[in-house]
Amino acid sequence: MSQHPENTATATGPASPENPGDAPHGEAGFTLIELIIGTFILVEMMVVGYLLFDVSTKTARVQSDLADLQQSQRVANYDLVRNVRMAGRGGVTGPVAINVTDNVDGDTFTVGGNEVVDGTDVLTVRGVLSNPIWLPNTGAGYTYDQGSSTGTLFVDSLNNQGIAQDLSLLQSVIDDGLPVPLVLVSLEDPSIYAVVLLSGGAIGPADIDNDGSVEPGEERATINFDAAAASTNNDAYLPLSWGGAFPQALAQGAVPAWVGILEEYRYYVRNDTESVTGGSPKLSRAQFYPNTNTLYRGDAANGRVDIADNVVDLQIALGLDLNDDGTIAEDDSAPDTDEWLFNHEDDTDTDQYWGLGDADGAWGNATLFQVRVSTLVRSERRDNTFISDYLPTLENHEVDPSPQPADNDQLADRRFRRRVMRSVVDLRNVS
Ligand SMILES: [Ca+2]
Ligand SMILES: [Ca+2]
Ligand SMILES: [Ca+2]
Ligand SMILES: [Ca+2]
Repeated sequence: MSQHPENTATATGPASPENPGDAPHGEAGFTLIELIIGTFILVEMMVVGYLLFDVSTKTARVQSDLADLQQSQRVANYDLVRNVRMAGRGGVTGPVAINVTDNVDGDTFTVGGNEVVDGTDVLTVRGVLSNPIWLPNTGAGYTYDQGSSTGTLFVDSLNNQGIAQDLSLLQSVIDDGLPVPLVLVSLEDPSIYAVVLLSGGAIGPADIDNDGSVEPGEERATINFDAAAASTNNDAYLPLSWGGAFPQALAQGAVPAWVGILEEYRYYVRNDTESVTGGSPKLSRAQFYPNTNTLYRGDAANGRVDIADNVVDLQIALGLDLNDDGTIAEDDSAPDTDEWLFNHEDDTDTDQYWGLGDADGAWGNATLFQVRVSTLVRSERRDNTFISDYLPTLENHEVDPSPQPADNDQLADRRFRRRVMRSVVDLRNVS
C-alpha cells in the first residue's frame, strides 16, 4: 500500500517532453503539403497493394485452373486406359475389340444423338469388359440345331470346378428381354468364337451337384441363343464372329469353353452445345448393343456418360505389327510408313482394318499390339495475358493452323492453357 502515493504522483507529475500538450504550436498538425504527400503515399501503397493482391489472385486462379486441367486429364486417361486394357476380354480380337472412327466430321457425325467435336476420333472398345465370364456346364449339354440356327447351353451357380458363378446379370437380361449378344468361345480352339443373339432362357433351382436334392443356392441358367441372320441385331452381331459367321466349330456340338455377354463402349469428345456457358467439350462414353446404333437398354442416358470436362481432342493411334517381328516400329521422321496407324495424314489405308470379316490389306492382316491414347485438355478459362505453345498436330489431326495465331478465333483458342497426355496401352486380351 505504501507504493500507491508514488504511483499517483508519477501519474499527475510534470508533463514529459513527449506529451503533445507541450509541443510547440507549429508542429501540432500536418501542413497542406504534408497532407498531399501523405495522401499520395497512401494511394501509392493502396495501388501497390491492389496490384500484389490482383497478381496473387490471378496466380491462384491460374494454378487452380492448371490443377483442374491436370485432374480432368487424369480422369479421362484413367477411364480410357482401363477399358482399352480390357478390350477383347472374353475372346474377341482385332478390330472387333478395338476400332477407331478417325477424325470425324463434326457437322454430320453423332454418337447416340450427341454432337461430336470436329476432327476428333471416336474409339470403340468391345469385350466382356465389366460383365462376368461364365463356364458352361459340360455335363448338362449343349445343343445347336443347324436347321433353325438356334442353340441352348447351361450355366450353373457352381461351375464344373466348384467355383461360384453369379447369375444375376443373366437373370436381369432374360427378365428384361434385352437383345444382347453372347460370345461363345470354342473349347478346341479359343481363337474361334461366335457372337450371337441371346434369345431367352430361364433360371431356376436345379440339382447341379447331382446329390439327389436341391439345396438353397443351387441354380441353373438355361440360355437360348439364336444365330439366324434375320433375328434381332444378328445383322450386327454375326459379322463380329470369327470368320464373320457362326463358326462350324461351335455348330458341331462341343460345349463352348466359356461364355459372356459382349459389351461395347464408344468414347468421344462431346460438343456440349446445350451448356449455358457456351459449352466446354467433354470426354464422354456411350454404351451400345455392339455394332449397332441402338443404345444399351434403349436409354438415352447411356449415350453420354460424361467422364471429364474441357477435353478438346481425343486421338487414337494403333500399333500394328506389319512385319511380324514382335515390335512396333516408330519413326517420327517417317510416320507415314511406320507401324502406327493414324499418326500421319497419309495413314488413309484404313478400310482393311475396319472391314470386319474381309480384312485383306496390310493393316488388316497385322496383329494389333498397342493402342496409343492422346487427350488434349484445356483450362476452364482463357488467360488474356497468355498464348499457349504452338501445337501443330495431335497424331493425324491438325490443332493450330500456324505458329502465331493468324486471326481472332485462333488467338481465342490459344488463350487457354493446354496439356497433352499420351498413354500407350499394351493389349492383353487382343491378338
Ligand atoms: Ca485421328
Ligand atoms: Ca444338390
Ligand atoms: Ca514390327
Ligand atoms: Ca503411321
